[in-house]
Amino acid sequence: MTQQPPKSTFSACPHDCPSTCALEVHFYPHGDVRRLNGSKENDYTAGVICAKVARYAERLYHPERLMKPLRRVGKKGEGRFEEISWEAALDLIAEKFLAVEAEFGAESVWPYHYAGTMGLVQRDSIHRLRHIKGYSRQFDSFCTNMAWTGYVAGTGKLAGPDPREMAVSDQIVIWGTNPVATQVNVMTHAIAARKKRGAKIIVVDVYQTETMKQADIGLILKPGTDAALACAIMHVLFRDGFADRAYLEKYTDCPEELEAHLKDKTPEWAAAITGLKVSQIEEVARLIGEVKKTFFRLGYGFTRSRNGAVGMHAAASIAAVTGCWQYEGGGAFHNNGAIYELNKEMIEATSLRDPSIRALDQSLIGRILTGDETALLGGGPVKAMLIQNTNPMSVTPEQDLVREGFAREDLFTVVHEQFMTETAQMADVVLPATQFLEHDDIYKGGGHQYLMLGPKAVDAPDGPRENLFVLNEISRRVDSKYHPGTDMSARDHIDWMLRNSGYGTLEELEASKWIDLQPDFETAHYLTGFGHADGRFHFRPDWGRSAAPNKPDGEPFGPWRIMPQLPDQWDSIELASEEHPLRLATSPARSFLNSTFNETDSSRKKEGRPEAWLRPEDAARFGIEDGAKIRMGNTRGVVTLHARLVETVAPGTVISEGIWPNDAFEDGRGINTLTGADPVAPYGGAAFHDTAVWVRAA
Ligand SMILES: Nc1nc2c(c(=O)[nH]1)N[C@H]1C(S)=C(S)[C@@H](COP(=O)(O)OP(=O)(O)OC[C@H]3O[C@@H](n4cnc5c(=O)[nH]c(N)nc54)[C@H](O)[C@@H]3O)O[C@H]1N2
Ligand SMILES: Nc1nc2c(c(=O)[nH]1)N[C@H]1C(S)=C(S)[C@@H](COP(=O)(O)OP(=O)(O)OC[C@H]3O[C@@H](n4cnc5c(=O)[nH]c(N)nc54)[C@H](O)[C@@H]3O)O[C@H]1N2
Ligand code: SF4
Ligand SMILES: [Mo]
Repeated sequence: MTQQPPKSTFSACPHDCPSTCALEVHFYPHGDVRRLNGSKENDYTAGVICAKVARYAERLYHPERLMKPLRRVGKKGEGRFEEISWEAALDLIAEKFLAVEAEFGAESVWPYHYAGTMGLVQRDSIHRLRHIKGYSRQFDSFCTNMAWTGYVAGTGKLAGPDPREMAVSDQIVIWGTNPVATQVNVMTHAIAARKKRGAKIIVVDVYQTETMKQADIGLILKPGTDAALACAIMHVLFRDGFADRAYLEKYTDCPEELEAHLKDKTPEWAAAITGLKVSQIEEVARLIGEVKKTFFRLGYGFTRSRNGAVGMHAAASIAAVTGCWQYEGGGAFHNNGAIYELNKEMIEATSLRDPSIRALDQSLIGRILTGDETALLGGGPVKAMLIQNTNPMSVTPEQDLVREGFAREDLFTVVHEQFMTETAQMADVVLPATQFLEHDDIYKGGGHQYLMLGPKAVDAPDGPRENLFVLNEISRRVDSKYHPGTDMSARDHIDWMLRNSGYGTLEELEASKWIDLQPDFETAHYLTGFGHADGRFHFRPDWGRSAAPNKPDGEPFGPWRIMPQLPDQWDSIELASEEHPLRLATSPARSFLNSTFNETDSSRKKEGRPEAWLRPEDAARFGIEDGAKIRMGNTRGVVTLHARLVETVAPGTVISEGIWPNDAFEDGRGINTLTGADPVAPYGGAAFHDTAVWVRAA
């Protein structure tokens, strides 16, 4: 009897999304993947996933998937390639990397990666190659720095109440995140709380998102003014007797100072800064004061500003004033990074990491590739790159510089990709990559508390290879130091990491699918003390020496010495001016995930075209009509896109949803032409939603 292929199996979503959903993969009788859905067995995913991943077969069997290694034959970026064998491609890469190293030193090679897959093996093994060779390190700054720094400045630890507790909460404040688009399961639990307990949902954003449409109360404020709102809310809490003084005394560092400091941070003061009405601020403050079980779900979006860490810290501080941390269904949750204590020696060769080797800022790639000495940290030029899981020609700020850098004929670029992205088009060698259903990996949830297995579900077509294969094959060819991780399969890595982290074995995880690492209630709610040495929540953070998870090697960045000592509005943002009268936020599109899925027809159809949304009165100031083609620019560059006039954007604000491919714009320049790469105080990060611009009819 021939063996029947299984009807379904399990996996975990690899994409860069806080939800990290537990998946069920369903097959056709002939063995192809048919559709994906959320696992009902997993109580965080609870059977719900986003539409773009549910229709994953479209991406897996996409006709434009990369299938063969390619070598450039035309000029840089021209898009002419010829097929070569894997052997020839790997030999060529090794030869070039060795030649560059011999002439310019090992630091002239810069392995560059991000979280296109969040799998710990396939994402992070690039560090092993880096460390065993002494290639340049990478300072991660795309995404998390301001948010994590701001949260940890208050709590001392990147963890918080069990995210499933949202479902037993009486009120949920969704602040600076758009979960309907970016992490759908937050909505599952928030709506459950509304159905079961009549919980109110409050959303804070800079325009009316799909999430806000489902809310009881939506606050649309001007970008980068969240700290002002937070301060006014705390002002009312102290003023009207909602502050939990016993809690403040026991668990916080300087409640009296905070109260005195907030005396003049009135709703009137905040209304002038945020553009909100005094009555809106009063109403929300009262609700937060009255409803003890309030769960703050703090996102990344409101921290992608030059004052983002201050904004996050201010918002998290509200929960310490009401003391809602004490209750089940209360507190302020952002991310669970600190609960996973994993031994990644085999994956990353952590023991060989040499702090004296420069760590180049990933967001500064444009300046780095165009020879900016400050960005190169005083070292020599970057001459060769290996890029995995990221699409810098689209997602990084200061795109005009990025394009110029990648166009350098003396830069040898290898891009390992699933699709011919804009970055792959600039490569000297393109290598085809497997998709997550075709390789083994293990994932940790940022927005929940599960460590999850994502086993290989189907064979890859002939051609694409996993990241681990590429890294190991290059390592073997470039005379690197021996590290046992180089000889291990993905399954070996997972098993080793689990055993050496005290989490059992791969075999056990195959049976359980995931491990719940939620700390106990007292720990998660900081009832045994916050993460700082004094056990208290800090209203007065030490911005220069905080316990943030990702810090630069040297001095903090930017004007960190003048950061507010206590929660306050900080005007370090790119303020509107006469030349740049509007402020742009580049919010996520629901059907894209960063630049991923912008290759699938269904997602592109749903999203339409690149647009700038602005208020009719703002448009009128510049003679712009609904649907008109416009130019939008600043000192970094100019883009061409279409206007849409909506009443539901904050005054003086432009929203442009999604990271479209550059070629979706008329002159091939994408939205990140306008965003800045300057590292945000104190620990870096890119301020993607903090850009002053002009607009005019095209
Ligand atoms: N569909 C989809 N899902 C995604 C992504 C995607 O691109 N598309 N990206 C993934 C990644 S990498 C990440 S890190 C997460 C991020 O997910 P989120 O935490 O949701 O963060 P953002 O997507 O940056 O922005 C969220 C919201 O913040 C709003 N915002 C911008 N500026 C401000 C401000 O100053 N104040 C306030 N209150 N709100 C502001 C934006 O308008 C947006 O609606 O999502 C992941 N999931
Ligand atoms: N304007 C603007 N720009 C932004 C943002 C914004 O909000 N606005 N958000 C920023 C944020 S938060 C982030 S995190 C960055 C993310 O930006 P990117 O890191 O570029 O994010 P993704 O699009 O998730 O993934 C990039 C690529 O990884 C590839 N990939 C996926 N799995 C694998 C694999 O297993 N192997 C290999 N070799 N490749 C794989 C995908 O095909 C995809 O092309 O963008 C940032 N850029
Ligand atoms: S919501 Fe996020 S984690 Fe879940 S399936 Fe969609 S992209 Fe993946
Ligand atoms: Mo991100």
